[in-house]
Amino acid sequence: MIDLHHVMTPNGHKVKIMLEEAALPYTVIAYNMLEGDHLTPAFRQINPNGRLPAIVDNEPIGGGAPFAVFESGAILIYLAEKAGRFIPNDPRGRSVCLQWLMWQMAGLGPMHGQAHHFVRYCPEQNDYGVNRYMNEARRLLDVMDRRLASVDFLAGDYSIADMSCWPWIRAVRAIQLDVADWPALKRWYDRVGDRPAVQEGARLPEGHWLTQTAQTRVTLTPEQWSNLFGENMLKSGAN
Ligand SMILES: N[C@@H](CCC(=O)N[C@@H](CS)C(=O)NCC(=O)O)C(=O)O
Repeated sequence: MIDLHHVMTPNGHKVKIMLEEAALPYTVIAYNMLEGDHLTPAFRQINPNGRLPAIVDNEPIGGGAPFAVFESGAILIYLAEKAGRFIPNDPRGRSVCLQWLMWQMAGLGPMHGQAHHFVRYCPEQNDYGVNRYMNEARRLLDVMDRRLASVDFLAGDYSIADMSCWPWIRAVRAIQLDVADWPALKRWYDRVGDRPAVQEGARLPEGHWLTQTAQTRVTLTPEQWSNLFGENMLKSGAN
């Protein structure tokens, strides 16, 4: 059994999608980041970086004591190796898959994350931040659209590269972008989104922020702000 330390964000959903796709048994341990659930010393034993998601595999590859994995990209690779699926075996195919996974981890995720921050969380309008990260967010969608104009999936066959990107593409609506403006990306988005494991892994409760479009700025209480971006987060060592 795998413990999934989970939050309903794109980084959380990509791991849950993989667990569903690979039919690996797992238990969800749900965190509320606004309440600071992730800021505890116990969670830092699992993820020294104090961020979600993380997993603990109680029956790890190779046996032995329970094994913790943090960083969603590293988790996807670990699970693909455990399942023997969703990552190509041949060196070229594997490299292409890892290239797009690293692109998601180092580009799509962080840049879109900052765009969400400046559009939705920054307490005052900051045009420089909005322009910088929205330009980068759009540029990365252009890159993905160009790739998907010639292939059905990022690494040829459906893989962890697609799983890592899909929840971030769903989230573009919250930064007031419409995936339909990138035609090849939209076809891929629908193709991947039709998969039952994706629907189950990325399921959202009604009213969740990811179900809404054209959101305005989120208002946080001082305590919630501190848990996510301020003193409480810094004190916990989760910075
Ligand atoms: N590169 C990390 C990013 C993890 C991350 O930033 N997670 C967010 C939720 S999606 C988080 O834990 N935020 C809490 C905080 O910023 O204190 C990964 O992909 O796992």
